Amino acid sequence: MNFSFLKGKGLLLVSALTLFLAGCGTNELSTLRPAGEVGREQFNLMVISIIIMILVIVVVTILFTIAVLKSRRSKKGEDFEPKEVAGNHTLEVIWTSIPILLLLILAVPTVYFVFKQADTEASTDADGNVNAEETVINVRAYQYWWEFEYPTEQVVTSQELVVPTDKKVYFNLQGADVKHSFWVPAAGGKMDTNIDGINSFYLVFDDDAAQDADRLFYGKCAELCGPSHALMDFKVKALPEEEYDQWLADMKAVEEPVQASSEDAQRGEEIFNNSCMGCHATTPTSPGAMGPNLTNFGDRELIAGFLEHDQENLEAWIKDPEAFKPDNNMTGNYELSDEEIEAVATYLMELKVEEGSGDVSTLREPAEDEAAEESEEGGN
Ligand code: HEC
Ligand SMILES: [Cu+2]
Repeated sequence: MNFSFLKGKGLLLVSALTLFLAGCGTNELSTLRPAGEVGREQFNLMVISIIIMILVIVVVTILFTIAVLKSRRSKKGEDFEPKEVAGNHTLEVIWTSIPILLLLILAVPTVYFVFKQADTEASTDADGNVNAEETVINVRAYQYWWEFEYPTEQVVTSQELVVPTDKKVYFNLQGADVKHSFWVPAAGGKMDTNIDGINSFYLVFDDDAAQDADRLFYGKCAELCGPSHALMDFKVKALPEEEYDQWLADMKAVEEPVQASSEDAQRGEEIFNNSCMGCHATTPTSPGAMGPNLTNFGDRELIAGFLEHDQENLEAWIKDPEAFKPDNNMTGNYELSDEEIEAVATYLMELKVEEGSGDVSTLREPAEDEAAEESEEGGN
C-alpha cells in the first residue's frame, strides 16, 4: 500500500481528522463514556484487555528489535553458528506460563462480570412472577421499532423507553418477527432479542450521567434485521425516580377518548379511528395490534425513532413511510388525501401525557386529579 499521501497537506488532514474524530464520543451515545454500573464494568474489562494487549505488543516488539539488531550477519560474521535452543526447558516454561497468566488475568474478571450482569433473580418473586418492588420492563423488538411494556403497571409504550435513574432496571427481551439486538451503548449491553425464548439482563443509569446527557440516551438495534435496520433507533429517557413514577401515573391516567382540542384535530381523530386504529393504540394499557402504541406520541423526541418530531415530518411520514423506512409494515395499508393527513397529524401531535408539555390542559385534568390522589395515599 502507498502511504505517500501521509505527507504535507495529507498528513495535516489526517491529524486534523484524528483530533476531530477523537471528540466523537458524545455523552448519550458512547460506550467509552459509560453512564452506569454495567457500562462501567464492561468499559473496565475493555481497558484490562487493551492494557494486556499493549503489554504483549510492546514486549514482543522490543525482543524482536533486539534480536534483529544483535544477530545481524554483518555483526556476527559469515560463519557464526547460533546456540541450539530447541527444547530448552526454561524458555518453554516462560513462554507457556506468561500467556496462561495473562489469560487468567483476563478470564477471572470477565467470567465474574458475565455472571454478575446476568443475575436477574431479583426481577421475579418466589413464584416466578414479576417482582413489583423492582423496575422490570418487557422489550419487544419489531421490524423496525420497539415496544416497551411495564408489566406491573399495565403500561405499554413504544420507541421511547422511560427508566428511573440510580437503580437496577431489569429487561426481558424478545423479538416479535426476526432476531434483533437491544443496545443502549452508554449504559451497557448489548443483548439479542430472540423469537423463541426470553433473554434477561439489567442496566443502571446514573443520575449525573443522565443529566449530562440531557436525560436522553440513544438506543439501537445491533443485529442486522432488514433493509431499515440502521434506522431502528430508540431513545431512553432516564428520569429521577419520582419523575419516573409521575410519568407512569400520567400514563395510567390517560382517559379514552382523548379530547381533541380543535375541529381539525377532532376530524383527525375520526380519520385515525377509521384508518389507523387497526394497527395502532392510543390507550396505554395495550400494545397496538401491529404498530407502535401512540398514547404519548406528542411527547416524543422523534418520529419513528429517528425523524425530528414536528408536524411537517409527521405529515411526510404518514404520506409515504416507505420513503423513510424501506420495508416497514405500515406502508400501503390506507389511502388518505393531503388534508386528511394534515388533520391526522394535528391530532397525533396532541397526544401528550406529560406534565407541562404544552397545550394539554384538555387532557391533563383527570390525570392531575388522580396523580394527586395517589400521592396523598402514598403519604399516609
Ligand atoms: C398495517 C398496520 C398499520 C396501519 C394501518 C397504520 N400504521 Fe402507522 N405504523 C405501523 C408500523 C408497523 C409502524 C412502525 C414503523 C417502523 O418504524 O418501522 C408505524 C409507525 C407509525 C408512526 C410512528 C410511530 C412512532 O412511534 O414514532 C406514526 C406516527 C404512525 N404509524 C401513524 C399512522 C397513521 C396516522 C395511520 C393511519 C393513517 C397509520 N399509522 C396506519 C403500522 C400501521
Ligand atoms: Cu433490528
